[in-house]
Amino acid sequence: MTNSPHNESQTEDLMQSLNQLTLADLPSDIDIPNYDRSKLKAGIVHIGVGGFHRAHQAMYINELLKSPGSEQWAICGIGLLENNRSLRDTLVKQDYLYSLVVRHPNGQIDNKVIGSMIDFIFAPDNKQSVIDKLADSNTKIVSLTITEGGYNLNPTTGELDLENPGIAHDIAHPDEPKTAFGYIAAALKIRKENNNQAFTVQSCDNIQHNGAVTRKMLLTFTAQQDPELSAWIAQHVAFPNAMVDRITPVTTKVEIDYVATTYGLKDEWPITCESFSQWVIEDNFSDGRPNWDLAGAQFVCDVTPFEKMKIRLLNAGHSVLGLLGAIHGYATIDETVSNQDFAVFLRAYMDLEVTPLLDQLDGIDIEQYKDTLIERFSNPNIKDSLARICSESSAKLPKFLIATITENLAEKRDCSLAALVIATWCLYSDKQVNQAQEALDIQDAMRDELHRYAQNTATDKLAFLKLNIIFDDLIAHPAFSQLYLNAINLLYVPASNIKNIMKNTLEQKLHKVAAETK
Ligand code: CS2
Repeated sequence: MTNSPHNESQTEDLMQSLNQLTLADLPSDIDIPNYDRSKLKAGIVHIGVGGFHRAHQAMYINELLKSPGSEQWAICGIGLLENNRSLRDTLVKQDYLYSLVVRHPNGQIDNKVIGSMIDFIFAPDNKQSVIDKLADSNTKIVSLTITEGGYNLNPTTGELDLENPGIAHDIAHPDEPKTAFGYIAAALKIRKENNNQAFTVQSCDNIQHNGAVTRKMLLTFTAQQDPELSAWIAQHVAFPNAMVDRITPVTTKVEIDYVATTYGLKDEWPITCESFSQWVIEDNFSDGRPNWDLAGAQFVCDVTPFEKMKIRLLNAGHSVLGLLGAIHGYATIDETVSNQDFAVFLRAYMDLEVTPLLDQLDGIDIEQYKDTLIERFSNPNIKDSLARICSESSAKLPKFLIATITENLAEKRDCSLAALVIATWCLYSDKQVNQAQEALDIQDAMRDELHRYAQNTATDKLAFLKLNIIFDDLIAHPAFSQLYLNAINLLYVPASNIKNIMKNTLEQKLHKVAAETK
């Protein structure tokens, strides 16, 4: 989330702000930082301080700081984007404190204030101070939540998109970076020149092998800028892979009002999240790490099966509900999944098109994991908007859903449910309205391009699949293009009904499966 949810009412205007001094005024049942924040050092510099970071990594550090021994692992946030300005202003005003409202499915609420962030640098005003901060030897870890799109990975080639304007700019202007890779490279260059230890680069985004992908992108980037630096990074920088998980909806006025009433203080940017949280991390760091396991994270040698399970079930599950639910006219995930037709379709997608591709995991029961996902999606106290879920689908779907289609096709397995979701994405991008003809809130860097391709469906039913930066050569798979065509034929009938189409598609799939297993 980058745009401020702030919208002051008169009552809030008269209220005192949440900050270090007013912490003491909070009701006693609110969990506040009980540690001396003036003794903390920012061993972690985090790029991309969205809601997810504040509900997840910053929360884990906050829990660790409650016991002595982790004082060097506080966080300095970095905002790279112009629209992080209001976030910076809010955090500075609040001494980097913010409230975290943890909402359980049964209605229980844990009210917290998180104190693990102790500084924030807004890059557009202070490029050099960002580079200096990253280069400072107290910085041991540079962590990232820059969204799936922030890696500039061309999904069809798996390579860094060197034509991306930000990347091209940073390769040509190493001292004037704009992107996360540009800043990291500039700081690592200083470390190399000063013979200093390298920091760890830790991705916290929903990308399979997020550490390996970050490494590959950064090495390709620096190879263009400075091959010697690239070789040094390859040798000295650790890029742990990790699976991160906590559903964190966009902050709305409802949460600001809730905090004002419950805390009695004004927090301009509280965060709400579900009670579930998971972080599985490969124990591979260049210069030390916090004992995150003491706060509930898990260190493993190989995170691959965990991340595949999470991205292909949870994130893809979100996209399935998001696109189908948006066309139906729903606004949130809990609303969508509480309708049985959507819940049944989602479960069938998970069982029949994803589970066969997943590895067995010691200690994890995949059936139970899926049950828990449906419960988490159904949490009536988490109003996770479909607009958030469907945002940047062009960067998400190749990793969340299209990878599953490709693997199923390679194994000659049916993927008619996924084909319906892709066809629904075409309708969504083409018409940009739901079944009731109400405008959809579409936030996607490729929105116009998606629209252009989808619009040609009227004359060429497979037109959307020709957007090969997203779909690669999916169109060349006759089995897939036939399923997609069937779905388009159903969806593009005037006054078509998504629920009926889902039901028919699922029924036919179940017949097929039954016939195959006879
Ligand atoms: C969501 C994720 O953005 C999305 O599409 O699926 O943000 C999801 O809520 C988180 O990964 C949960 O850990």
